[in-house]
Amino acid sequence: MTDFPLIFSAEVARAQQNGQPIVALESTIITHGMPYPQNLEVAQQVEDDVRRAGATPATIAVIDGQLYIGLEPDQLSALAQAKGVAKLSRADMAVCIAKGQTGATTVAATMIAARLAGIAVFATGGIGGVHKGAEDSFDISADLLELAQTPVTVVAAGAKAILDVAKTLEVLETQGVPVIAVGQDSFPAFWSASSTHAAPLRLDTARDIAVAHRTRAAMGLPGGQLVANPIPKADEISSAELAPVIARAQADALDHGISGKAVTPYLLQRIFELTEGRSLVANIALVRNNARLAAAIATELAAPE
Ligand code: PSU
Ligand code: MN
Repeated sequence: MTDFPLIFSAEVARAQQNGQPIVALESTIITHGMPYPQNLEVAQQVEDDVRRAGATPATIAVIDGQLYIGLEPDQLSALAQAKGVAKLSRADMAVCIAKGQTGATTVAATMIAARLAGIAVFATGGIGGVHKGAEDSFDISADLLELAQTPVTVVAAGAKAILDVAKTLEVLETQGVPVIAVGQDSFPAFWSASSTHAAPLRLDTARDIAVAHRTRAAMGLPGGQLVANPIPKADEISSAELAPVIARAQADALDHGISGKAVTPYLLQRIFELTEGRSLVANIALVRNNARLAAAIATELAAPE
């Protein structure tokens, strides 16, 4: 915890006072990752999944220059409908706060906020990574460098095929980030439970993941862990089906000259349109699955050693 001013939701403040498990949730997935009204429904469902699994959800966002750790229901609803909300990563979070503006937090910015609030575990859908064609565009998400320096365990469903997964895994290895597949040897591929890439590490239980988190802290290693949790089999979309959709979305992004932080939201929106919403159904299933695992890890970490 630091002296930086944070505003806690009532339920997060209560959980902190009582030493109960808390799971951080990001808000870029709400403002830039899914259309309204599904984004609000999903945000509410994911919060409920965390509660049902015995932990307290803390959705993170900057609203009118204040850093919120947990949103009240009316704030969540307003954010899901707000237009022109900034997408905040490590680079732009402080400027947004300094100017009194509103922004949604990416994985990187959510990790920063979670650390400030003393929250060790964070659930999301997919992380940012090395984009295809990065050798020309240099487009590498700040999420990867955040994982290397901020001690939060992030539960995601692996990396999307909009990214160059092999290069993403290479950067994570170089940066010293443990990439841990849950219950399988293959690195999960977001919409598909497995990929052609082996995961560097594997753990099978929330308890083992919590022990690994504690061990890194005890060794004084900076940085977090990436927990790659496969989408439930029943909700998968095959990579064969998605490959042409992703290729088309990428070609459209190039044609339209999309660059910088607009790339990921553009691709997600195009894939949603091209699959007539099917990508979103799978996306919702995997985020909820990640919320449940994150709650179990947070519960292990909150228990006495
Ligand atoms: N990948 C997804 N869904 C998302 C994002 C990534 O499958 O919503 C969002 C997350 O907030 C992530 C951010 O942190 O995009 C990465 O953006 P960029 O690639 O510009 O770093
Ligand atoms: Mn980028």
